[in-house]
Amino acid sequence: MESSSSALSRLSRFNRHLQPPEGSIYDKSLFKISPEVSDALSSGKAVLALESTVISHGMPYPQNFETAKQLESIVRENGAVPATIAILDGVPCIGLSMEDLKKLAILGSKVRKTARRDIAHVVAARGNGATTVSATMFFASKVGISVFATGGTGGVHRHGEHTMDISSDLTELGRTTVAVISAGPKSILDIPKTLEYLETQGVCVAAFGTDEFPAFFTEKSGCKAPCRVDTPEECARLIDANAMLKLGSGILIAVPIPKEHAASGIKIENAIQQALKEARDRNVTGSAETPFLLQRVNELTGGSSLASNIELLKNNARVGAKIAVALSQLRQ
Ligand code: PSU
Ligand code: MN
Repeated sequence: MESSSSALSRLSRFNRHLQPPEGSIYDKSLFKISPEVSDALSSGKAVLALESTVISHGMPYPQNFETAKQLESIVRENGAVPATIAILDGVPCIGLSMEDLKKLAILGSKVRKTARRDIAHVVAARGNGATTVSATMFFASKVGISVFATGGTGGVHRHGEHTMDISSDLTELGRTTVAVISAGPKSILDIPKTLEYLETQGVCVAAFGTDEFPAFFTEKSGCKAPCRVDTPEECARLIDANAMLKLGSGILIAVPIPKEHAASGIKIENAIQQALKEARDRNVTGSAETPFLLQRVNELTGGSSLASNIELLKNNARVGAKIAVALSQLRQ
């Protein structure tokens, strides 16, 4: 009998010959793809998508601009082409210039935080939009980018069973074939419920090099990860199998923050509790809640959470680039 791996590689060859990648049947005139990203995509070179809400709403200026530049160089040093995604003057841009990155960083939260539901309005109003994980995944998949690195993903908010505040990142993972490399959801969220919701959405969730699902600032969440992957090559095979089987859903690869940069769990948890209380007292809800909590946690930890945040972003960019390279080698 044929082994399952050879059946999969046969299926993979079959699909590659008969099916154009999803991006190629989409009207490319709707986007501005930078020449570097466009060349890389057409020659099958590794490309790694990066989001822009982390720049505009996730960190203060100038650390956000410095980090955005550093992430792009880390991606290049590891052999992939970075494609930071944002909507500028109504045009979804895949791959930003230094001037664009700086503009987003300086404008900060004046730029519209753009999740999937906001995309049409930002484009129609010719506005500037910083894309969240959901919107970045959407654009990445439309142009044929399979791997995307970020810091943290959204999730089910604490008390989400009452507020119904469940990030559209989770439903996007359920319906868009992109692998998201993140350090896991922050513990401002309800992590066990987030994992349950991802299961409902049919999302493959894997932890990188560990059995435990990480929780952004800390390597441990107290929850076991549904699967484990140990190398970029293993991640690439997982991403390829998911695409070839046309499951239609995405993959969340959670990379634990490097030990030396992990913040003290207790310190972070106290800051989170305080920030959550303030958010409730001031009635901060909806899409304003995540940026509010991120900023308050950073203030309350005297900047130490920001330093950890930057380090884990860099680590995810490094791992993400290696995965994108392994995937492009697998697909050659
Ligand atoms: N978590 C972080 N940093 C971030 C975000 C989440 O630790 O910058 C951003 C990401 O862009 C994510 C978005 O997609 O917030 C989720 O927002 P919401 O909870 O409103 O869905
Ligand atoms: Mn929300």
